[in-house]
Amino acid sequence: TDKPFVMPAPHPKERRVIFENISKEGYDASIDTYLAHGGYESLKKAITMQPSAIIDQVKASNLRGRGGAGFPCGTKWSFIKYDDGKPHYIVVNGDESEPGTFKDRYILHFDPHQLIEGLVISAFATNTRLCYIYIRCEFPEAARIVWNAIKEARARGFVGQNILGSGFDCDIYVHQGAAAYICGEETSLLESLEGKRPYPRIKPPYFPAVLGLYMKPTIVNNVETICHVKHIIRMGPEEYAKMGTPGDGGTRTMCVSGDVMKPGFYELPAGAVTLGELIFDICGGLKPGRKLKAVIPGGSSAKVMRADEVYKIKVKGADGQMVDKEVPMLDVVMDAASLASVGTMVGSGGVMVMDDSRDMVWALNNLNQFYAHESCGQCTPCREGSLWMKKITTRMMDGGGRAADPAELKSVADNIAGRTVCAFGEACSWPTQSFLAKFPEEFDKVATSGTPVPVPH
Ligand code: L3W
Repeated sequence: TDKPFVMPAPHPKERRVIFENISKEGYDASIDTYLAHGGYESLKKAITMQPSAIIDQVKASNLRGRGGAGFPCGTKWSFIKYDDGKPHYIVVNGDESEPGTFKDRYILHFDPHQLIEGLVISAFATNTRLCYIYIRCEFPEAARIVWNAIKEARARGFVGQNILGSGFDCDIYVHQGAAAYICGEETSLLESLEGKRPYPRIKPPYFPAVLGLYMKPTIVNNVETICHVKHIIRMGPEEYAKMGTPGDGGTRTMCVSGDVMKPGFYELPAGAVTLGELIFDICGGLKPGRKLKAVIPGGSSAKVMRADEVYKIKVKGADGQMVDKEVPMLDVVMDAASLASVGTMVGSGGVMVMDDSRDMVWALNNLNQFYAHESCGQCTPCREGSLWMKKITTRMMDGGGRAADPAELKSVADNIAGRTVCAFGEACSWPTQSFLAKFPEEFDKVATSGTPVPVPH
């Protein structure tokens, strides 16, 4: 992080809002730089507005959560009753750990004041006096930078007592995690903040917006989600919403990794590109001589897509009605509704691209290792099942496959999903279920070949 970070020039299809300033030469994390780039102007505007009008604007912007589930942000905020006489909390989820997702760390490192400004506006709108930014322990430098930024913002009257003379008080603390993926699950994160073992809570009834931190109404939002708030206030909700699709406003940051020439993160209007445009126009295509095999479009928990398969999407017909159309995988649009309609999700924006050099058993085993290691252990199906799935794919990788392995894997995965307290159960079983469904021939071959799968270097 001490090395200067230079973002490549934007592709014509990109629209940088969150990463606009970070892209500029000489931009750094200091408050003076932030102020010189129009920083805290949205807060000055917001603090003169009615809090309910801010929530209305966030609703009208069609901003969806950028952490994975894509819940409408304004709706989540409206669960908080402004004058209920209880303390409210906002917790920023900076536990970015989803394999394939690497956007929030750049915001934390290089534009912490953008997050702080969005957070204070969010706090003002929801009558929240205390906010936490939960940062994964593997980002110690980010925690230091954000703490320093809070100190700077407090010294200039943007955080703390009587913010900008408005009478509104709001403090922000940074809390560092202890290296557990499960702490990105919102209720587990709250348990961790309370100093307990981070076992997820059952929801409902414990939706954080009703019973969250210390059993008080709490908003949990991803880092990028909170950053968007200041731009909604700056641009106005209509202009912001217009950048995206009717159900998915604004821009989305896509983190592209794997077998493309130009991996990295790209900020694009939601729904502006197809998967094909993202991979071939923006990311420079595949490595020479290679063919596309598969894509995981939204972080490792999203279901894998097969490149030579046809997907059914909804398009506007000649009479204006929505009709089904079959398209190749590369024509599927990168927005929440389109990816959901083909049975996967945009999730946290982690697009993992695999070419024909990738063995699917190897790829799944890689994910299974991760999930088996990260299961918190609270629910038996997940704790035991994730371990069994890892053991089976590892044995297959080592040449010890058995003909019954694919069916066994499917049975274990089917017995986890839907039987756990939190979404980790689905997250760890969807890869196995979708890899088996999309590439059955590869699993059958490895299960019966008796030879090890070579590990790529
Ligand atoms: C009040 C109701 N609140 C829903 C709230 C809820 C939460 C949000 C979404 O995330 C995703 C998964 C992976 N009253 C409410 C309500 N809410 N109904 O809306 O809730 P939900 O339950 O749909 O999903 P979730 O459990 O919060 C699951 C992703 O998270 N994931 C990994 C993410 C990793 C990162 C990262 O590294 N940056 O984000 C793992 O599962 O995509 O879809 O706030 O309280 N009636």
